[in-house]
Amino acid sequence: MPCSAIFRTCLIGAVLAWAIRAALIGASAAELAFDLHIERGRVAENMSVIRVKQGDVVRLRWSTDRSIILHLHGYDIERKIEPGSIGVMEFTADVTGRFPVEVHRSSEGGGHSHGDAPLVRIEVYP
Ligand SMILES: [Cu+2]
Repeated sequence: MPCSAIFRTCLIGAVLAWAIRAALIGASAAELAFDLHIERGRVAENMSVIRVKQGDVVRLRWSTDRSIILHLHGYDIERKIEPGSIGVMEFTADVTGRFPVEVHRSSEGGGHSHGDAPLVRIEVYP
């Protein structure tokens, strides 16, 4: 077989493998939205753990009864949420693991301090 034919066969193989993988990921990944309401610094019990799959596009829509700063660790997204409006965190869950959403104390001095327990845990499964 001439060299170019082998090369072409490999190229087609690589493109096919890529297309199949893209189709598989595309089939299993989902776009998920979660509405989370914070009242007195807490969310409803059944929303304290959010489970998603790797590759999912996750949208967290926060509302709150008082001004609060949230920090999704790992993905490192920080949002200030104000009463009367929805604060959105959106990310593609490309890293597996458990990631806490912590309440930040006021950002005075640019410090990084948390309360006792995370507000919500995001669990990303392979
Ligand atoms: Cu933090």
